[in-house]
Amino acid sequence: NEKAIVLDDAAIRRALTRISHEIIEKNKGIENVVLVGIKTRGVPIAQRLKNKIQEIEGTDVADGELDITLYRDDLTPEQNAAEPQLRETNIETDIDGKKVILVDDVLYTGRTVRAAMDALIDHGRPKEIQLAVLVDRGHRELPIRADFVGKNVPTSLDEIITVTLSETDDQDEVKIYEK
Ligand code: 3GP
Ligand code: 5GP
Ligand code: MG
Repeated sequence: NEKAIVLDDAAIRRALTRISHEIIEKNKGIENVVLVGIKTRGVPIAQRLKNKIQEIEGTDVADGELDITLYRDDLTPEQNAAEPQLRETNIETDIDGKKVILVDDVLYTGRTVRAAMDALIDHGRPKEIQLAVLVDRGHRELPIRADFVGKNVPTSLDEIITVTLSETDDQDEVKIYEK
């Protein structure tokens, strides 16, 4: 039951361009920064940020990915007792002393990001962890916030945000649905 388009392709592109500039500004350049995408759709978003930042700064940006899953195929709120767990890590770069920027499509309860931070800290000792998300839909259950947000979308608990990206789907679009 579709309600509205939150971001179209141009809006997604502009949001990611802005976030790229914000990342460079906050970190006074891009040295010692590693972009880590959270699967599935955090990965292409991290890749787009990496390409944009390289275009702006003219230097290479390190990246990696984390696979965190809930080990459930049902995404209803009643099922939220399941805690997100790490499935796979692919970070070639040594993250010791690095500023790691976690990238995800949607930030909701914060539990996925918490699991991602645990995984990073198991993997090394980052100097700092920052968080970039395309959409913050609210309803945090942990004291976690994003440093970089494409769009804040206040939602009710029975709404769903869908994120489609050209890399994984047919087009770039963020929509809001009523369950
Ligand atoms: P993603 O892998 O691209 O991030 O969480 C698995 C997928 O289910 C996510 O895709 C996400 O887009 C989609 N999804 C939609 N609504 C929800 C939700 O309320 N919770 C979770 N965990 N995922 C959701
Ligand atoms: P959290 O752990 O913060 O509750 O949820 C974050 C993860 O779950 C994100 O990686 C995201 O893919 C997924 N997620 C949670 N809510 C939504 C939603 O409404 N829409 C989409 N597309 N993904 C969601
Ligand atoms: Mg995601």
